[in-house]
Amino acid sequence: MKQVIEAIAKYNKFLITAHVNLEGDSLGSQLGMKALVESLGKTAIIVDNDAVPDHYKFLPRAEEVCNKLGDGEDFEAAIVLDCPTLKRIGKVRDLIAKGKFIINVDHHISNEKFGDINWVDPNASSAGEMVYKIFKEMGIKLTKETALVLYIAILTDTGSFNYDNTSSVTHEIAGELLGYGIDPASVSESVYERRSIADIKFLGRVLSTIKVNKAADVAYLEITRKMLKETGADLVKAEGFVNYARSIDKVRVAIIFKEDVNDKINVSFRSKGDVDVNKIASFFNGGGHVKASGCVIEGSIAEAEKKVLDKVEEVLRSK
Ligand SMILES: [Mn+2]
Repeated sequence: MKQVIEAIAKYNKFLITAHVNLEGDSLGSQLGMKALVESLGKTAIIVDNDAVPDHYKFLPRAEEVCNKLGDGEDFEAAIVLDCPTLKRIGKVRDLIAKGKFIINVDHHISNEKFGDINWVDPNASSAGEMVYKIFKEMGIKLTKETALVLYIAILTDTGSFNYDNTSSVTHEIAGELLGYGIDPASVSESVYERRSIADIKFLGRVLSTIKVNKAADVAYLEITRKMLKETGADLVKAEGFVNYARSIDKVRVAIIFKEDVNDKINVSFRSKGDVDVNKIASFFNGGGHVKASGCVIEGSIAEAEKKVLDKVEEVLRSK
């Protein structure tokens, strides 16, 4: 963290980015970092591969998230948040590839330490928590808006303080953030309770694909292009669906297979108990956290299911 603070002091113009498929932590940590840099009288531009999903557009200053640099806009250093590999920032990689200084701030255990400076803390609940720690260390006062985006980063990445990345420190920080005048009930409503009827029907459709293995300790769901077309939904709406598979009694590994364009299948894993799904995803060149990870597999959804389930069985039965 000390090196990160020194680098922030050294440079004046920053590009801030995070992983593809923006969600609560990637957005909250970026908006928080932008506020931090600006409070020092410096400039920061957020450039991401993807647009802000509709359900996160209520975040204060979400409209400042860009998908490219404006004419004549430049920067000296890039701050990459919540991102285990440079590949995961998508096309933004082209912008920072030209010898720019890279500051890597992340909490994924699979982080490849791709930066010139790497602050990787797998014990942090979220990248948002890490950004908050920088504010505190530097003695910078937060605004209510910044407290809100950092609270949402922590709230969403801990599954509303349910996952085991939740520690007493997480609760202390969340408590301090509430002290800025955040109302947890209204935040929860904004984040979790503004689904459309179509979203719920899409969820129903996805849940109806549920299958379990013979031992009933692996449950999996799938989303095909056909389902997306027929329901008019997009993959962003499927954030968190895999948790329904994990919520089944005795299930130790839950998986969702999502058919993407170009014959690629996005696979997300969640585990319960002591199963390390970061290891399973890493086997397929992916990664993430011990209990939440992902990878991409080329081929049909049936092929991906076969490959992944075989590997999961091997891991579970070897214990
Ligand atoms: Mn995160």
